[in-house]
Amino acid sequence: MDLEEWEQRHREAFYEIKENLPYLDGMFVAYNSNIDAIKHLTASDVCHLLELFEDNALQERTAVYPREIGEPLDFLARLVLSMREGKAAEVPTYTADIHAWLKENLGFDYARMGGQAGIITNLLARLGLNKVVAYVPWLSEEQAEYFAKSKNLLHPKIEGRKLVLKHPTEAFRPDIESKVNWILEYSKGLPVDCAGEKFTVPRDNRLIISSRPKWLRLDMARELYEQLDSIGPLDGAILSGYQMIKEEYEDGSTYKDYVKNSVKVIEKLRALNPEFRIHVELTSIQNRLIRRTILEDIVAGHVHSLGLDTVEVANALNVLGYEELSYAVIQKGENGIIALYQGAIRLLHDLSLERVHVHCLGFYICVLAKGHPLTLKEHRDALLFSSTLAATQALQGKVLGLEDIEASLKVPVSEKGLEDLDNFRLYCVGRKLCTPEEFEYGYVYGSDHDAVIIPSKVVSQPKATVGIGDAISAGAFTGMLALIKRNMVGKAGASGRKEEVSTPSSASGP
Ligand code: 8BR
Ligand code: GLC
Repeated sequence: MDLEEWEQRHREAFYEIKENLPYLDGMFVAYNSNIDAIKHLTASDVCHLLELFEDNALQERTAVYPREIGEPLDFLARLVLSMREGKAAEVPTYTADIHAWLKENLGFDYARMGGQAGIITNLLARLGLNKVVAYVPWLSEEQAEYFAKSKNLLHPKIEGRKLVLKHPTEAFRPDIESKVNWILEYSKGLPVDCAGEKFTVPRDNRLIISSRPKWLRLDMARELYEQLDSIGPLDGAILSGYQMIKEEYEDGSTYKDYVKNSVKVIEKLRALNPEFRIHVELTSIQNRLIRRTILEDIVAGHVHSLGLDTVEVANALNVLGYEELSYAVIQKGENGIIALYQGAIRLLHDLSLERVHVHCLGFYICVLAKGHPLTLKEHRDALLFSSTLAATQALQGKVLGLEDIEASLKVPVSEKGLEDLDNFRLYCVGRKLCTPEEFEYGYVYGSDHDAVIIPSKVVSQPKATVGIGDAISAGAFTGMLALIKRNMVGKAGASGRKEEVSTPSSASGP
């Protein structure tokens, strides 16, 4: 694959999507927003933490692999596991004690908007969309301050029994506290050599300690739900935060109640307009029952699109009964591109989706059900736009507007990503999924799906890794919706281009 060609395609895609974003009436984004307390770990921070515990106790706890943080040793065990492999993880804690312990023994560098829905809302508002309607069931006064101060960003509120849209700072719940998560960021090459541990961190990544206070409920107030049909006009929704659902609650309700209500919300959103599309952004979900339920009962058959990273692909496959494939993905990470691709196809079919977008360090794979509404070139433009968006998020830790993104067009496309894709070419061409020329464009044509594969821009020293995945998924999905809308209003003739999708040999040039 030619690096300069991909740089040029990134540039063209950026302007193409930028030009078409105004076609969108708006997006709905729910549910999770929190405050992220971010700490970039140094070698001495890690040693300081390790020295607080006995080596043996730590080793025993890492072997247990805690799926919940009950005490500080659980935290340290998961931190060591995450850092050793450079693998992102998010682990819940149901006690405020860990928060106090981390504050006393570590501290944080800065606080910023966290939670997939919170991050995505601010991002879309700053891209200048006409309207972004965020919905956060636990919107506190403090949390509301973390939303971009922008007129296009609104939150529903019931006033005089009517649904009105106001900025979050005028729509918060006065009776609720804030949810604060701890984000422990670490850098590639960080040496750990103390208290019986000796390794070098293989890549930039982070561990998230996610607070789950008792009052946290993934739901929608009844009055609001009943008037949801008056929230439009909107073109699509990005939903996340389902990982917050618990198996059982103190009041006797169970996950089944929350799943049922979540599906009802999705159905109501879909009824807003026949072209309405919904994307779910997955994250790390420790509880296997909840993970499977989210995939099988909320995602499958109800939403159109799913976004996830490598570890999340493996975890999803694992609970859906594909242990071997899951193992192949997790063992090889981004090097297991064939397993990733096969895994994405499994998810596409088993969950009856239109689109599965897997983002990896250096490349993205998006598999599409036959009959999807755009050409592969258009899907590719949406992915390339999101790659430039990710570069901005990595470079600056936030995206303040389209000018920022334009500036990060200068971030180079990953050579390693291109190399990984070159290895994948043999597989695709060998199996007649595409010709070598089609692969150069990033287009793959399976018998029961299509796929677009792009190398992505990678920042060598990212400001932080948290939130990049959200930017990628939201950017690509929104870019895709903008092109669908543009085609619908007839600005560009989609009919001729559509042939490219069904006839592999007619793949058009870049
Ligand atoms: P999650 O937040 O869902 O784990 O997604 C993280 C994504 O961020 C990765 O899949 C990768 O594509 C992207 N990313 C990371 Br991590 N570091 C990056 C960097 N330095 N530059 C660009 N993208 C990065
Ligand atoms: C999850 C975490 C949140 C973080 C976000 C980033 O939602 O709970 O703390 O900001 O992921 O993707």
